[in-house]
Amino acid sequence: MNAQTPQLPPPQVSTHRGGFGPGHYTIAPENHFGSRLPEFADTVVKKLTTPRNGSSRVAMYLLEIAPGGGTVTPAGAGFEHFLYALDAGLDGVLGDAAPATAFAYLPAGQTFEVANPTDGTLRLLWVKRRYEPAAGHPAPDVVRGVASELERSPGSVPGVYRLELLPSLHPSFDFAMSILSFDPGAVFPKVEIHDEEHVLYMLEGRGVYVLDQQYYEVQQDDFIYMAPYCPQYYYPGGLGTSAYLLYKDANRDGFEN
Ligand code: UGY
Ligand code: MN
Repeated sequence: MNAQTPQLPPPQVSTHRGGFGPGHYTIAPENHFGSRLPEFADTVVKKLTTPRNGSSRVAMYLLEIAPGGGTVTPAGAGFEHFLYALDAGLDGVLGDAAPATAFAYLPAGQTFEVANPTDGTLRLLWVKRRYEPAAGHPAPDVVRGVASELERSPGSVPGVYRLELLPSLHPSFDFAMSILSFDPGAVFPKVEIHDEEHVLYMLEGRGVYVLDQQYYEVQQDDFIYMAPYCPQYYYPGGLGTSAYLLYKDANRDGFEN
């Protein structure tokens, strides 16, 4: 090896092509198949999960909004929503010319509009679910923010950090949205098995996700669904930070009423 050609790991994972097992699945961009929804024009909808998968109480859509595209009528009536900009430049619900990582929580009953005034395709993540009220607690208010402007907190082990995007310790909220980030070499403290389901979108970097003893190489823009009680463990990999956006239902016990 000479000094000009350091041996670095390849910038992408080697085997990952999506997969499906009991209680989980992963979807890589090369698995995507575009759909459309009537509230949107010039927008390809990648339905990463919906209740059609059998256990999910939530949907996550990746919206790819072409120049001039967006909502043609207010979207999402009857549901609560979380929206997260993967790219900068959208007008509408996240503010005009919203920066990447801008997000909004909209309580049930609110709809939203979005438009792409730029000359490139812009991506928006949309989490949608039916709000589950809790007796004695009012429905949450709107929450807005820009994740890149917020301070992450150290997690339970060195090199693991957590940024909570919603005040989801409050019992009014029935879900949490967090960004978990990992220094190279950090480890998860344990294999988790828990009642809550997860929807996960890789924001940065790469690693290996262990789901019910199956190993999946994952990297930026991959998606994972984890059903309740799916055993889960993450090995961060690569030379840089890896991070994912994580949905988790919260403050409820799985009985709908
Ligand atoms: O909060 C969580 O359940 C989180 N630690 N799970 C995960 O990242 N798979
Ligand atoms: Mn978990």
